[in-house]
Amino acid sequence: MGEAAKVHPDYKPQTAGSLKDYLARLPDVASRLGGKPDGWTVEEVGDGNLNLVFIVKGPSGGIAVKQALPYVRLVGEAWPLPLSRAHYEYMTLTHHGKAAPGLTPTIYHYDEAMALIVMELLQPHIIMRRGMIAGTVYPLFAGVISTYMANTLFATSDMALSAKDKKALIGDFAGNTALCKITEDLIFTDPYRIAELNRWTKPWLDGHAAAFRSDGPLKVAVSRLKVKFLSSAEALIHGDLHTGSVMLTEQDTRIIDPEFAFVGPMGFDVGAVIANLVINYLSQVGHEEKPGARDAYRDWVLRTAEEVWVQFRAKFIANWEKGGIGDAYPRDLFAGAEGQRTLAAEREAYMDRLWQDTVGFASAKMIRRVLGLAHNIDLEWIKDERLRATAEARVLELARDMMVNTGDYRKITDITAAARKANASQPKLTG
Ligand code: SR1
Ligand code: MG
Repeated sequence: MGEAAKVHPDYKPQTAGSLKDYLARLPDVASRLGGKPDGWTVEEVGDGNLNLVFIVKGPSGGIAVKQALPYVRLVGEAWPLPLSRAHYEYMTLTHHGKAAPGLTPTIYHYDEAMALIVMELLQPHIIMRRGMIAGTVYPLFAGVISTYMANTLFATSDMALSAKDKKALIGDFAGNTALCKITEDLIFTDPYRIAELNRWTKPWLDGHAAAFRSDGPLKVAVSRLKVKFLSSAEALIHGDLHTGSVMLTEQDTRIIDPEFAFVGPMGFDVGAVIANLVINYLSQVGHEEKPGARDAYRDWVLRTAEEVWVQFRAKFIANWEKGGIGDAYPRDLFAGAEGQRTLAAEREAYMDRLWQDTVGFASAKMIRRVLGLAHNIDLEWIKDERLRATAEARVLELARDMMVNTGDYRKITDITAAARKANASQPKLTG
């Protein structure tokens, strides 16, 4: 299980005590905290699946410190994982920070040997997933995430880069194989076979899990998506763009945690955002105080999903019109008024193809959160297991249709309308 971690001789996982000594040796960071190390507080707050995360505060300010462990935190030392993921995260924050200024955390220090990144403390930001479970509206989210995706994906695509620079970018990220393998297994393979790490709400979803394992058209469809994930080097994608990778307040939104980044299919990022909004929508039944109490919130969630796609599409095309200087679609092939019209039509066709990828990848992201290893707290925090299974079965049934009948979902409103229908459905549970 997993690639063995190459550990630098200087590497050691930090503790609250050792981290103070470490940070004290970094003059810029120490002055940001202010005072003396014995006046600093350190708290380990990591609740993700992979890493250590510390919040350090001093009299003058605070910082966040993220350190990779040589194994998967969620599973333990039995699943080794390379520390190099910190390197890919750091590089991606650098690229994406340039393409989408102000939308990623500022980096203060990176230590390759320690696999450790010191960055801006985002406070009073919270993880978006938690805010959505509490029913908080984020009016600026659709605008920001669509800008982030349109800018980062466009800037690292063949429409913006020369073939030489694009190939160099592919090479720079080609080593992030262990993190890609997690995605290849946990998203595109395990939910469709018997796998040790799979889990689901039992016994209620036993029938759904068994049906998915013997569903030929579904397994073909997910395998086609896997081929795309393995072979489409379209842009530097975040690679894990769910609502747990977004920290925000009502005014400020930041995208964190791009350790799964590589040059892959753009629809994987866009699909991740749409999938996680739809999952949250379908989970609201388990978070409202009485039936219908969250109806207005449900509407906001689906409106947001619609806005995300509509704005992303428009912003990506605008970036292309302005900055289409890459080696794809050479300008002299589309000179003159007729050429411009042809190119404008092709941009629309490109986005239509990207939309179809988005639908497919969104469905894969939905299924993995119900039948695979790593679930979402949107669903996990529903205490009543039968109710949780009902919400999860709705996610599965909607996602199966999106994956097998992708062509029927021609616009984002086809997904949101199907989500509303799914929310009113009564799936047949086991037991
Ligand atoms: C073993 S890692 C499981 C999941 O956690 C991350 O957030 C990714 O989504 C990954 O698939
Ligand atoms: Mg993460």
